[in-house]
Amino acid sequence: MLSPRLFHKILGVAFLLFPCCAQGKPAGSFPLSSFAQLPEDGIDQGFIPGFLPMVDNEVEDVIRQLEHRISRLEGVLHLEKMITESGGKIFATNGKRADFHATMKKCKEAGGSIATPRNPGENDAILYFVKSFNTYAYLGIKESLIPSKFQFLDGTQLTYTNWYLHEPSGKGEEECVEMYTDGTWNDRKCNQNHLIVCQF
Ligand code: MMA
Ligand code: CA
Repeated sequence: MLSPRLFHKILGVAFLLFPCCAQGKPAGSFPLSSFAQLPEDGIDQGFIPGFLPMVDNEVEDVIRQLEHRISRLEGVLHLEKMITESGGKIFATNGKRADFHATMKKCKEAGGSIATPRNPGENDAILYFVKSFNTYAYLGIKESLIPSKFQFLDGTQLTYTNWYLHEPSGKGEEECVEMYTDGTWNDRKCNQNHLIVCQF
């Protein structure tokens, strides 16, 4: 947690620099000019735009507090089976269901995209939700204009696949891809109510 002393200091400085905001008015543009005040040598002063310089140990202190807070919040989300991680990519579910297009929309609104496994580790991270909610999930993979040839949503080629035996089988009739509860993939129509899993 930010120490009261430091918080008070930052608040005081903020109000000092932005009397407009202290009076509840919009600040207009952020004073990026504070970047211009960066010292040439920049040795032991940390600058956050809009704030007076903090010494290194204060910046480190703020970073430590933020990291601690983030890790506790991640703990809560893990506990609730809402997030998993693989190689720095975070996968998340809200435990709700939607068809492919609604899933894409939800993920985008949240600032992410539909879960798209690019390797076995990421596939396992998504599988964790599919298993714990016992519900298939759509993946960010679609059939290309060439029937039975699947690709990422941006049109790039798949470099990893995990098809179930004899899949894909839809031959142009099943344009989306679902993950089964064993982690394998099946091409399927896009209108099923599946678990929403996003990536961030
Ligand atoms: C079968 C199999 C799949 C197909 C679905 C559609 C249960 O699996 O033929 O390839 O996608 O049916 O319901
Ligand atoms: Ca199929």
